Amino acid sequence: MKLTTVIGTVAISLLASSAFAADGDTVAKIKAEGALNCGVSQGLPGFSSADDAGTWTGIDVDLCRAVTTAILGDASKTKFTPLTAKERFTALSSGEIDLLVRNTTWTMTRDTQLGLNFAGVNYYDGQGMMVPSELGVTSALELDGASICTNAGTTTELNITDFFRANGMKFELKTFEKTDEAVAGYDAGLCDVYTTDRSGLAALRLKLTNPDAHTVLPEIISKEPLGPVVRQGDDNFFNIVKWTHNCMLNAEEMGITSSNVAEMKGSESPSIKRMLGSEGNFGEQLGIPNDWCAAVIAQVGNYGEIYETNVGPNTPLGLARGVNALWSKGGLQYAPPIR
Ligand SMILES: N[C@@H](CCC(=O)N[C@@H](CS)C(=O)NCC(=O)O)C(=O)O
Repeated sequence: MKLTTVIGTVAISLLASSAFAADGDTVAKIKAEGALNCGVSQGLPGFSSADDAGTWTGIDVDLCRAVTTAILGDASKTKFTPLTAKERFTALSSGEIDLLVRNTTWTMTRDTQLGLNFAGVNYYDGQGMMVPSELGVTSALELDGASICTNAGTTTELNITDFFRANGMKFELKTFEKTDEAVAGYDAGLCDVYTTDRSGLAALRLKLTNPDAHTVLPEIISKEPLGPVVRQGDDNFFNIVKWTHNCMLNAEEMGITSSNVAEMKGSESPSIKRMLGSEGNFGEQLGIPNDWCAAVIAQVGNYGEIYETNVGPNTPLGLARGVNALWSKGGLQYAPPIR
């Protein structure tokens, strides 16, 4: 290829990707490329982590795969881009990724200043603190003068500062861009405390030399609603992500699972018919097939299934459903109806 042609091709593809980012036609881009590029963490067990063979798993990974299934009908067409906390929003705004599902907290600033839209909450969390048990600390209020390890570019940094100031306590914050370095620093005794989202503590303690030698303190110092994020000005894609998440929640509520979805297609229930595409044109309204939700449940599962497989009580993270239970079981997970 001649140099001018190469430059031309590069210029066209740069133009194309910035046009997609600016136009908000992410769905057209995903369809044209036959793949959805999802930004995830660099390795947070239960949420998004890759094994030695490069296979990604986690509750965030499953949400990425669900959105790909809704649009392309095939979960395996998902590409994963591991990102640090600091890199994630630029990667989304620039169009490098289509969707961000990276244990990311929905805050006002992220909506108003970064031009993003949170399409739901796939894990309600709060920030906690972990200390070596040998310190004998039983409450965060005993931590005056502590040194604290955490991730840069997070809500975590801001909340811990508020907490210590509000309680008139001194502290030294050591921030790291890479979580593995922050964890290694804490493991090596560089800090008295490791702080992050409580789900993150459950995941990251598994990376410590001796996970059982650490205690998570009782205080929950913030609200961390974690969810999928899209660029603003991208309403159709925003709707697809939102309704894919709602499809998975509604499926759990209606008892539709990956193992019975085929059989449920024969159900006489009008709401199940609408969900699974045998009545109405709910997929068409989003520019995707009418059986999009049935495909998501068949290939990825309902919300309860992805919770149990990735982070639930029978996984290494061992997280009880708690506030992430469905509203009908006393929790906060409540999806608007598909109708
Ligand atoms: N939810 C917080 C914290 C997110 C965050 O980056 N947490 C770290 C510590 S749990 C993380 O995800 N690390 C995993 C990684 O970078 O692979 C936010 O949105 O700012």
